[in-house]
Amino acid sequence: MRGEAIVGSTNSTLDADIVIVGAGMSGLYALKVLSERGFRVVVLERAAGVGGTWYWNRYPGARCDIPSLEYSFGFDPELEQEWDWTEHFAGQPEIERYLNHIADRYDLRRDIRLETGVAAATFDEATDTWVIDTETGEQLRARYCVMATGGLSAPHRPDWPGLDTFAGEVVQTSLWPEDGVELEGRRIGIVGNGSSGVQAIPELAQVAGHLTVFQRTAAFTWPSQNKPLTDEEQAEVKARYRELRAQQYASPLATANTSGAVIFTVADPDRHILSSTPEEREAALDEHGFSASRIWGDAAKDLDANEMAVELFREMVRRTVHDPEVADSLCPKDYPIGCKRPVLDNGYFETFNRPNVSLVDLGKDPVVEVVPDGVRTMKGVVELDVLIFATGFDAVSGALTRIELRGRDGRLLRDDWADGPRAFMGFGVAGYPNMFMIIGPGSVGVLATYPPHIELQVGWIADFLGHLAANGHTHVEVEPAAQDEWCAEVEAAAQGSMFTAPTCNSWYNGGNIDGKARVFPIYLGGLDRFMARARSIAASGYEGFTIR
Ligand code: N01
Repeated sequence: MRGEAIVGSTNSTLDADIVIVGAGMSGLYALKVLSERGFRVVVLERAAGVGGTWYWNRYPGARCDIPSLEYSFGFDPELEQEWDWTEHFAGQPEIERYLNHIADRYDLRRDIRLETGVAAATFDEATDTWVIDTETGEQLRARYCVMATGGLSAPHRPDWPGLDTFAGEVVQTSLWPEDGVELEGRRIGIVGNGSSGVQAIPELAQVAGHLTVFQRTAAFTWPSQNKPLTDEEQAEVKARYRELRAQQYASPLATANTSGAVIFTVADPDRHILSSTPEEREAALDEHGFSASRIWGDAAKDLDANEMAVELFREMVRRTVHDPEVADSLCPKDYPIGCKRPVLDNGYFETFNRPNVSLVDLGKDPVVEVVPDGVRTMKGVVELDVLIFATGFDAVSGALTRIELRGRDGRLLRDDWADGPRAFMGFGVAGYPNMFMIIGPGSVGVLATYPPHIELQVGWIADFLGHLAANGHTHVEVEPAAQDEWCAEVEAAAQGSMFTAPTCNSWYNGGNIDGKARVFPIYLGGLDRFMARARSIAASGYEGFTIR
């Protein structure tokens, strides 16, 4: 029964036992679980709807890059059976509908306050409670704060000079208006070639009068092979969903390689590009196309091998894009495959063969300023009606450092994380008692499929909160030594990977934002090992945490 008294925790002077910040996938599921366990929960959400990422990122082409049948929750077999996915990779509208269905099906909306962003959260040491100030001027007091704020939710937009003088419309893919943007026949400029830009560009090209792509770094992107899911494929997965979910929960990346999933060419550990012949590489190109760059076992660890794989990728770009100068600009040159999250596309490179699409290579022709008519580069003004920023996120830490988040002794999280985020297994931060994070820094992060990953994390946090309540505790805090030890383990696990290669700048390591500390706060040891560790912490009576 939800919302009823729970031993040792419920206190009528509090507005809630637990405030959850965010009503995306993790906030919705945490609300369901924690309220079922008897906690009084309030969810605060800045958006006008639920869904988090899948609410905000409604730009043309927005789509998940994980197969739908796996990018979904497994906590309720009935939900699994009743929900039908239409495509291998679901589009944003379908996932948003799914999350709204979950909010309705489990009657979650009554505890969610929409359009209520959190401005500040302050730990009150005298009462072991959090005081939360909303952007709407309300104040709430709760025993615990659960941050379901997401790793890719704090939008980043470069501050180009003159931006406020632009006479046209400026939009961001990650803040796309609910009532859409007028695009038909217009002169559109787009900045950014990560997953968001690469997905949006082919769609925008189909409706724009002219599309100009402003590119700072060329993308590694592979054809998604997306297609409709057949009834048979769906039925086959649904018939053995329990077994597949068990595989997801126990695997390093929360995957089960379902038949409904599009199987990608994966690296063969025994196939080495360094010892391959030109004929073997040519044959790989003929057989695998762009994916010829992904089949080599040595490319993940050895930069010379990686560069040879990159050259195969470049060859495919040159074979696809007709204009040799444009093709050359679209060839990644300065960073290895595997440094950034692989991007999946639907006709990205082919889009640059269209007569209504042009590329501005910012390496050769940098932006000088934005003017009322468009964007002035070194070579002249590109006239635009709409300027779209697909420029990514202040990732992993940004959603929390943008809040005035004060822990013990008035310390500010933004200051504590000035040299990069530090946390104990992503669950909590030393100095910030009674605060939990779902998939925070130091967890496996975005590398593991989110819905099953969220289920595991929320389950662990809910058990911990239940343990605290059942034993009458009101204070829990990460021990600094446990945090230091875990951060060292995260760092060690990342050694030698492409994520931390010297030439790698990405949102994973903070290198996408000028001035941000370069730290790679994601555990590469795999979700299976991570959860084994989390379970052993629980079994030990929560070693690494001070409880009273
Ligand atoms: O962001 P990004 P994203 N001037 O940081 C460029 C998930 N996601 O929103 O590489 C010019 O990857 C920047 O250039 P550079 C997924 O995990 C998933 O696209 O920094 N350009 C880069 O090209 C993904 O990894 C899905 O030099 C500037 C781009 O903007 C993550 O979100 C869909 C610039 C930003 O790319 C982030 O993806 C969408 C500047 N000043 C997102 N600043 C799917 O499921 C930045 N850029 C498929």
